[in-house]
Amino acid sequence: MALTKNQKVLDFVARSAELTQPDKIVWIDGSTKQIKALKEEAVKSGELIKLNESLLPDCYLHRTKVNDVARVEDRTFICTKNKDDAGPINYWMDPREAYELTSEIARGSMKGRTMYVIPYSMGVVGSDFAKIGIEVTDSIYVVLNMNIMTRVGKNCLDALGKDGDFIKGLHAKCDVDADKRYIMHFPEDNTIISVNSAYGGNVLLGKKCFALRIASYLGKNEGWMAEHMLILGVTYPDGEKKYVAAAFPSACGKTNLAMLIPPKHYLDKGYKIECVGDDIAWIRVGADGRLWAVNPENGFFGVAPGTNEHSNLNALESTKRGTIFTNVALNTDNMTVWWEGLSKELPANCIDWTGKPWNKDKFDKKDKSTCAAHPNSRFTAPADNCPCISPDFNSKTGVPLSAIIFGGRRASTTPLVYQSRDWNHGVFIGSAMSSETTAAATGATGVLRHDPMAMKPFAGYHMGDYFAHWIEMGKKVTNPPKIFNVNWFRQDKDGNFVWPGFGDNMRVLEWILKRCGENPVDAVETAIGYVPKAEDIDISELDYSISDKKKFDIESLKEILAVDKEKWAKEAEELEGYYNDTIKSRIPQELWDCLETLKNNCKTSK
Ligand code: OXD
Ligand code: MN
Repeated sequence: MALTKNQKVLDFVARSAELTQPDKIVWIDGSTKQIKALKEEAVKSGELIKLNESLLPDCYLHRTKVNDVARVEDRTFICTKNKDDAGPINYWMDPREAYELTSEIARGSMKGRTMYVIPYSMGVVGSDFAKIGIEVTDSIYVVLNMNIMTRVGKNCLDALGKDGDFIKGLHAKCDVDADKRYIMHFPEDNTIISVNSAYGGNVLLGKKCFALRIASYLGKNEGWMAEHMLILGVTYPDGEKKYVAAAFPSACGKTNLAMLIPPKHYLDKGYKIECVGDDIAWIRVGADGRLWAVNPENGFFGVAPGTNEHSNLNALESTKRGTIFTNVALNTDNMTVWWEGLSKELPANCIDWTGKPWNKDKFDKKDKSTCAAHPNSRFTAPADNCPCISPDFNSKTGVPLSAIIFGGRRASTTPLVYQSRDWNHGVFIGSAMSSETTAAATGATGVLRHDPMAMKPFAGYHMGDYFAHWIEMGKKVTNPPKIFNVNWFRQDKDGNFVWPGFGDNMRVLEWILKRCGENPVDAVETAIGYVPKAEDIDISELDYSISDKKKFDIESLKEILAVDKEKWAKEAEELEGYYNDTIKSRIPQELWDCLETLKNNCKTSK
């Protein structure tokens, strides 16, 4: 039975049903009873595998088709009437053509299936930040994941009232045919259509599709921002709290930073990190002239491989109940899950992510095809499982940002941390971000590519306009957060990571926040911005070996703080090429000015 009298919702559901012809329509009310019944049904059909109830209560394993394991950037389209509005780095399709194409594909595809109607909210229902979406889907997996990742239920429909607007999302699994897979966004119609996939990033429409692509477009028009950023809070020994948002490309450590456990001597002094979000931030200007941020999600869709009690204990703990694992390995000895990096010992009896027995003797960590879990295997875990979830997680106003951090995977050139000279220069630094590709999207991994503000795959409009929107936002904030860039991934000449990363990133966070206070710690002005004096980064009690031959010391720190002007001159030249040849137009003058300054700075002796 329909759960609303909102005619727009009823029309959308009726139109979707007329197109896809489901046998049955089920409205998701978000009740425990309904969710439990759906889990049982999915276990019965084999869509989910129930895991060990005493070790992993209420946890399940799901396997996708082998052709459907990551976001598909080349099949993800922004369908604006005017091609230029989607911009040069988005795939574009004429909206009429896109509606026709996907309608043809989805037509009748739910015959013999059930269509679920999921009312959900991104953000705390009833808060100024919140926006409501309705996703119709023929996948129980999607219902159950959306139920973790967003706030689902009848209260979302109640919040819409009789004629409130919402983001329309149609997901049809169809035959999961990779050649007919399309993830279409119609920002001008508040609509998303996804066909022939069942992988999270393509089908949990509240996440990348709505909370980033559609929301970034809404944000541009309404004067706010939707960003690919984690949000964390640092509590000081005296109880003071400061908040930071950080943008890193997919699978570059946002979840790890968001849930960081500080080194012991920080904990002993009383420092604490709390996680507000690990992937998406919606940011508005507050009445106090600061930027305030919320995490619109309600769970974590985290990358499993590499997650262990040392790298991210909080994430691991978050997966201990009520979690859906996707494409990890099944340890058949005790019906738990395993992935590369979870433990040093390899489990004796495992089914790999494709459903075949895994031969641990053939495992070679450099050869992905021998892995038990897919490199982009995931956990979908409720946020309130997280031991360090922030008490502000459900705040209706969000949290005030002291700093914004950009970062990527860069083996060389980019120092461990540096600060922009001002807001516009910070926007320039974000626009210049590049990073090595990861398994989160299909295609080659480890390839250096431009990924401005970590939003290359997620900005729902022209990247030049997106930069201009950042510059405009800077004019609205009287007390803007300071902007920084970090790089945890600097390598020595033998390819070893020089910086320990993980919990030790606290040492860099501390410096960043010391630069944000009333009496900022001193810094060295360089061609690219402000770099720490090595002695101002706390490396006490740091026991890290870069290699068998070398332990980390102050000299190692100096090495990764160094700014090589020759390399930066090349970087600037390359960036100029990217601006001119790839983005081509609509780049605000402020960024050209920053580029000019960088080029000049690299020529001078400072
Ligand atoms: C994600 C991604 O899943 O960025 O968060 O791919
Ligand atoms: Mn992400």
